[in-house]
Amino acid sequence: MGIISRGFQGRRRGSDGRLPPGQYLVHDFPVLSAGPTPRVPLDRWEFTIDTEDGRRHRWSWQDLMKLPSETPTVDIHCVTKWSKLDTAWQGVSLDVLFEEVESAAEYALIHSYGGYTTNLPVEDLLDGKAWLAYRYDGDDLAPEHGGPARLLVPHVYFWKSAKWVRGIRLLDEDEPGFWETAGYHNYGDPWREQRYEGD
Ligand SMILES: Nc1nc2c(c(=O)[nH]1)N[C@H]1C(S)=C(S)[C@@H](COP(=O)(O)O)O[C@H]1N2
Ligand SMILES: [Mo]
Repeated sequence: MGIISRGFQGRRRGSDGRLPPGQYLVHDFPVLSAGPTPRVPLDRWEFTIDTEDGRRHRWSWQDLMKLPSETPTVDIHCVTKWSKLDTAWQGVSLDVLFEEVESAAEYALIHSYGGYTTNLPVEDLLDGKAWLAYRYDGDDLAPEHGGPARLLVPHVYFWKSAKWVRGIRLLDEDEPGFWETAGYHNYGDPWREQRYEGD
């Protein structure tokens, strides 16, 4: 029955199995920002990774543009229950940035221009799971969606994808960020519906 109705709709790439529990599909691109949109001129923009022993790695916008980029197409899931399928981005894999970083830290605290923070285990930023994204759907990333550059970590709820990202602090001990401190789940796996602390 399922196979027949799928064939009848003629959809080769439907949403079947791609919508985590409790989520619904949207076709627009909602903007969710906890504060005003910070404007960062590219000549003053920088991205840093600070290691647990205090070494700073720094990339200017020009440095970032010289790095090899990827064009991931991914599904994104906001904890407020909207999901958007097949979003198309361009950005630098965090694997590329971490190539020059020597660290044994297990935790990362990501911070943004404007003061937003969010935390993740370092392993969730590696092995092709996260990007520093600066283009969306063929255009420069719009300021309201995190431009000039945002983190993109689509396998966890979208609040982990820090807009206007400025840097990452590597830590030996986990430190919750903005929403994690406010009662949201520390990890946020949409497939296990980890919305709030205790889920
Ligand atoms: N700096 C910053 N990053 C942020 C947020 C924010 O308020 N500030 N909101 C988060 C939340 S809750 C979501 S769902 C997504 C929304 O991204 P969008 O506005 O591009 O849809 O950004 C995340 N990253
Ligand atoms: Mo969100």
